[in-house]
Amino acid sequence: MSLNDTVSAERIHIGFFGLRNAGKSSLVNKITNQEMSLVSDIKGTTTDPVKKSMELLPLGPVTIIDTPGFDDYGPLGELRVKRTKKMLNICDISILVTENLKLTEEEIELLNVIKDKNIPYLIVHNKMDLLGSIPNNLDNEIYISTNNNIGIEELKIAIGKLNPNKKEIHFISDFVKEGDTVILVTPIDSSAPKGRMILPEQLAIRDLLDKNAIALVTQVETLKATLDNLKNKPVMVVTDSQAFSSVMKIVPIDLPLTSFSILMARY
Ligand SMILES: Nc1nc2c(ncn2[C@@H]2O[C@H](COP(=O)(O)OP(=O)(O)OP(=O)(O)O)[C@@H](O)[C@H]2O)c(=O)[nH]1
Ligand SMILES: [Mg+2]
Repeated sequence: MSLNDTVSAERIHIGFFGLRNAGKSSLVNKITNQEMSLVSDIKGTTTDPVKKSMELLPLGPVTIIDTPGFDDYGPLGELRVKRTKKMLNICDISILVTENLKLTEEEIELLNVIKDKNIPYLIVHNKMDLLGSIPNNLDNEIYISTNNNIGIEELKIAIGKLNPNKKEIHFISDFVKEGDTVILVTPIDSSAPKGRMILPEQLAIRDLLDKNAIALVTQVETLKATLDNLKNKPVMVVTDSQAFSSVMKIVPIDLPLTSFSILMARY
């Protein structure tokens, strides 16, 4: 991962849902400007979710997710809803793609799942080239033709206007108050990239500084001296997990200790 990569948790996830053959993959390919998903007139072409990261202004870094048709999970309605809910759980915005002017019963079922989750959504009526004329867009209903490149820019603008359901995710700062001191123990050994800090350390330092907390970076060998020299007690020590057992012996029992991997896992 390069220094400028946005971690997945910080990206806005936009899922494209709908029945088989509605044109979800065609539309996702058009929006990302890449042939990321296979397109065909055979129903059920997409069998697993396909993800692609891109920049979508004004939202910024987003992950676009193409999903299998909602009617592709057999007659077992429960399984179908369960799998869709699982995918919706990672989405901050959802786009319901339909090839119909009026939603079918299955599409309404899908829309209700989206509404139940309170995820901002748009209904995109695709293949409007097959109609004589293309209807005017409504508040959250957009009429497009992916194959004829009609309405795609309008759709991107409408997506940009949605207010994504993004929860603010903190790397560490939800554990600390302004002015608190946190000690970060980062061994400089053969596993550390030469001349650089690893990503969890960068995330921790930036997040603590954003909170106006104090990030004190030290090594295992200098940890005791760092603790002894502090006038005010730190609120937490975060260590590289490989040094956990050595660090545990130095950190007083009443001082909370965790590792970068644990913070990363909840991020
Ligand atoms: N006429 C017309 N056909 C379209 C349009 N968009 C997609 N199609 C066609 O619809 C068919 C299905 O497209 P896909 O993008 O594979 O549909 P999908 O929703 O991803 O389908 P599954 O992966 O099976 O769920 C293909 O033959 C596309 O060429 C459109 O705007 N107009
Ligand atoms: Mg598909």
